[in-house]
Amino acid sequence: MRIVVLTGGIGGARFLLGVRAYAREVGAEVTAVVNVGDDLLLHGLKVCPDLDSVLYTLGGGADPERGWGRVGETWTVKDELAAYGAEPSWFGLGDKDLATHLVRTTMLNAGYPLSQVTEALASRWQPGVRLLPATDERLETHAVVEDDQGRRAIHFQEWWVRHRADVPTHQFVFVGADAAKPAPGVVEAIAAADVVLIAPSNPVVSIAPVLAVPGLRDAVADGPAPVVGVSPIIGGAPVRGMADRCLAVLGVECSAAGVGRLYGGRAAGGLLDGWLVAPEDAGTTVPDVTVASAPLRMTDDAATAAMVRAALELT
Ligand code: GDP
Ligand code: FO1
Ligand code: CA
Repeated sequence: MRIVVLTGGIGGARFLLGVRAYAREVGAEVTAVVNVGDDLLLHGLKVCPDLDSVLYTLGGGADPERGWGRVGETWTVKDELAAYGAEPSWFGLGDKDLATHLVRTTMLNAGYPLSQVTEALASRWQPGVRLLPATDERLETHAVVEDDQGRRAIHFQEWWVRHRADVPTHQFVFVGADAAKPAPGVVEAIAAADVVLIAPSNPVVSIAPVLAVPGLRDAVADGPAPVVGVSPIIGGAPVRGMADRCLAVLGVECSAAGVGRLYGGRAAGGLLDGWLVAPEDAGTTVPDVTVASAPLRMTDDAATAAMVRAALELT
């Protein structure tokens, strides 16, 4: 069996722990197609937060409380940069994490595409699933905001980390998406999949930029594999993070139904055949989509693997 998962950072990474546990039980192969819209260049280094969350989480090196970066992190370089007054002061790179960005940037500067660099980083972390960036091209999520400096686009990280998503926002733009191509292996993996799962990641700033890569959305929507999504919203609220603020920018209700309808049913030009919601949201309907409910809190690998099993029952 071949499973493809469209994913962002921490929500997606935790979901992948369950997919991996399930895959080990049944002997399935897993390919994760990971968002790159959060990526940024900082101090000359390429930082890929969602890819790193997945690598560190599946490799056993993630900080479980913070939800991003390395466990047992130290902050010497961050403190030294602050002593120089180096900007941005609102985004901190840990010392251990920095090594990842140094290796990645060196390889990118030597001409390797991000997909090959990710494969090289994965040889250390042994995530147990194939990790593919959605694209090798630069694709960055920007938020169009309106404040005392007028209307302007800011990088997603400035919006999320510096402003905590708390600034009047008109829309998100996936800069570079038009010229992007799916990374090598992405379309092939989707075409060969027995099922495509949409992780309970942020639909607006984690999954939408993956689908914004030309050809990728069509590969899923027109592909042979059934597509099942898992709701990141339980009882009208995100389990963690600021998906509510992201959905508000699109004018979409923060609910399992709102996100399910945003993805839409395949028969109606959307993506989904199945939509898995939490028991709190039982009774949710999405036109042309089979909806089922199951406990959706990813408390450990076994609970998350049970979610995966429930999602696969919808195929
Ligand atoms: P990010 O890129 O690091 O922000 O992470 P993702 O986009 O992959 O995932 C963030 C989403 O994961 C949030 O909208 C959360 O609501 C969702 N999430 C986190 N933990 C859980 C959980 O235990 N269950 C479910 N269903 N969703 C979760
Ligand atoms: N999130 C923060 O809230 N503050 C930070 O200083 C910060 C640094 C950081 C460094 C590397 C990395 O991979 C992620 C980092 N994050 C930080 C998390 C990240 O900004 C977001 O949570 C994700 O991009 C949203 O998916
Ligand atoms: Ca993300």
